[in-house]
Amino acid sequence: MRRRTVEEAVDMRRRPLRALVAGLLLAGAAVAGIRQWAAGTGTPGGVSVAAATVGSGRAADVDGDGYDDLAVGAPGAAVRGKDGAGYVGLAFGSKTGVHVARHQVLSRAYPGVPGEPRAHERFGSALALGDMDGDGHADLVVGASGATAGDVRGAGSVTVVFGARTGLSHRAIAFHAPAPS
Ligand SMILES: [Ca+2]
Ligand SMILES: [Ca+2]
Repeated sequence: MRRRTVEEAVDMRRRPLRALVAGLLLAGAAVAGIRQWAAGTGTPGGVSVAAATVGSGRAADVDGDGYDDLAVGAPGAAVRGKDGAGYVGLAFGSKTGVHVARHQVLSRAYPGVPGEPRAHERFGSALALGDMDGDGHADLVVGASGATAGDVRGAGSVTVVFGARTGLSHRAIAFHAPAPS
């Protein structure tokens, strides 16, 4: 697959952004019509992706502008010095494709998201987009496979960050799977 030089200005000195761009490159292989970017190294710890599926309407339109948006997880990335804390990049769609220059970065450090970045939590290890509250804005569901629940390490957690006209809002909930009876 041919790579094109990125038109938008990208500050390659910032490691988190570079990881996001690398993830978007991988996503580009899976999502028809997405523009491609030149990028550097891969993302340690793999990458996860959430985007619209065929026939889903605008189920991935977080900001409600009529264009689906693309979420890319970097669960192995360090956040605030915590190795493997993980984060998610949300790049917004437009009539010419997904633009990396317009994006939001979501982690446990994001305002409104419960908790704080923790080592090896792997925030972003699984992703989904869908309108959970029916307000017309897609919401982002983020799995963290390494999260601790009480004294159970690696129990995992799910965080839902609700969409709004400005993109990801500061309204979020987080929970663990119910304990088996
Ligand atoms: Ca959108
Ligand atoms: Ca919603």
